[in-house]
Amino acid sequence: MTSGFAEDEENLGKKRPSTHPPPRRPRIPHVTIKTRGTQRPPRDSRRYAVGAALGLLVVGAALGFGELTAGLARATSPVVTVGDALVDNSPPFLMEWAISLFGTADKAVLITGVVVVLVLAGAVLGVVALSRPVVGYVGLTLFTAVGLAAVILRRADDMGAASAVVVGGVAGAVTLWLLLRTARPALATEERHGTPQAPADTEGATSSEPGPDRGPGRRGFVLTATGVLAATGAAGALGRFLPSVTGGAGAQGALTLPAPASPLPALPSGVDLGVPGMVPFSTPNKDFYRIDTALTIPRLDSTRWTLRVHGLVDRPFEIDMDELLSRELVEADITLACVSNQVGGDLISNTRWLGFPLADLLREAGVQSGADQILSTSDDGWTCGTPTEVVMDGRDALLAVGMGGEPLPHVNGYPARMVVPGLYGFVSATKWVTDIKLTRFADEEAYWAQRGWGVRAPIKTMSRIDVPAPLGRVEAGETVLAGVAWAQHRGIDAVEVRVDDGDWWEAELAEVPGIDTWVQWVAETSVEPGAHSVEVRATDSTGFTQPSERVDPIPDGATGWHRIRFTAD
Ligand SMILES: Nc1nc2c(c(=O)[nH]1)N[C@H]1C(S)=C(S)[C@@H](COP(=O)(O)O)O[C@H]1N2
Ligand SMILES: [Mo]
Repeated sequence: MTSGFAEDEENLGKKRPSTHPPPRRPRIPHVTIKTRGTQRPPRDSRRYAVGAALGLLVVGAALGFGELTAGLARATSPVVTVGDALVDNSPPFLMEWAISLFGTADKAVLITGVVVVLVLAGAVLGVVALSRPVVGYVGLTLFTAVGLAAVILRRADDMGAASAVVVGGVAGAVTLWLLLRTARPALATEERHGTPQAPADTEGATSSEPGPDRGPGRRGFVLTATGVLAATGAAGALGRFLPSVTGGAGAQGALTLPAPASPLPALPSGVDLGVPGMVPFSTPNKDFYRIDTALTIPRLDSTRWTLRVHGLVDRPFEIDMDELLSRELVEADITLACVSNQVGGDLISNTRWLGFPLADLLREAGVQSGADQILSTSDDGWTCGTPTEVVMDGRDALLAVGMGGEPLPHVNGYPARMVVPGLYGFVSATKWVTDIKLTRFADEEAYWAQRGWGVRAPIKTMSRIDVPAPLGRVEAGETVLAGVAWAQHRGIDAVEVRVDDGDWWEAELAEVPGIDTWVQWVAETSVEPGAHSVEVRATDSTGFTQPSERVDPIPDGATGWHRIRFTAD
């Protein structure tokens, strides 16, 4: 690469007729060595700086115009498409690791990672392209190809996403061409002036003062770069801004929910124990936990939403939102939990849902015998397999349109999602659901099953300590221990606690509206000043007590007793 630069510098600077092979630079060995030591570094560093700037501008233009196209076409941004494809095609252990390391920030980290890779590659390619333009164009073509591959892997039906990648690639190529046109002569001029042997009588080099601020080449480069920067910024900003204005994409609240045909009574007043430091029995929508594979939240338009019910059914049909809302909707209090929740974790929330019974919907379609799996698909292609018998066994499995008295927030699946009490979300709670296919577990595997997670995943009996907070401090003497316990669709019969590995004793349980929600528990004790531990375990209505054995969330949910330490003083 170094010799490549050298040859080019000579060719550019001296306008010599091209010779083959090109003249070798080290004609006078000791001069060459000296030059390397004294003059080459500043020239190289300028070359690196200009090349990196050029590369960054090219990447910026590609991303900016890609965003603009995606915005105009209301399609997925190229960076997000690549991120999605990475998520879908990375090995499960990598996903696990990312989730455990970054938690729900994993998406932001992934998008940042994609951009960082592009920026680094852009900078390197920019430097190389200064002497070997073709490398720049080949690099751009490769990245465009990667983008298109991601579209094919993830959104084969999204022409907008494909055009965004192509437009981004073309914008990058045009920018590369514009910048190289000015950067190369500018550098050549400067390098010639920084070189003692170079003749000072060629084009543009009328001024004799040293330094970089000279010659139309440099001005041209700076002007072009500024223009590119402005255009890129405007394109990118417009691209990000457009979807929110042109959207009309079922902004939250656009859906007016009918009253339930059979409203539930108000929650018993005793569901909340009111212990400071505890999460409320009903999770406000804004605090509801969020877990999904979506890098950008699908923002569906409820007027365009339809749900197709098909597969092993006698009467396949499609239903739209007007029709769904004209049905007799019901309410249900259900605590949703994520299989990835660690012992003591907070990937669990409770609310009152409004929706249409899934079982009724399936009965309309007429489920054929042998169809043991309900394979549901979201608008963004995520799939979920739910045991048919569970949905049909009389529990309040819903095609939900509302939660907490409002339409579903976009993050929680607007305009419609599934909720099945007693099953972890990954096998039951498809958000943005648009397709329900009756099939067999033996024939088709859903998203997480393909990645080594469980197929049938009832929620495990579990309990959590919220008060005192882990490693918290309390006053010595009488103190309150409190938390929640859950065993959805079985119900909690008892919660026991123990302090400092002493004897277990039973906590007091709050009221619950049914067996599908968590329950708050509270216990009082007296502690001496010093360090203490508390442990909790729950027993469900089948008589099963939560085991002490620690098991990881994969493949079908964590087990173990939640234990925290606190200090009394
Ligand atoms: N479309 C879609 N729906 C999905 C998921 C997903 O990745 N995509 N994740 C599921 C998982 S693993 C859980 S735990 C619940 C979480 O629902 P919430 O984000 O509303 O709390 O959604 C489920 N529904
Ligand atoms: Mo989950």
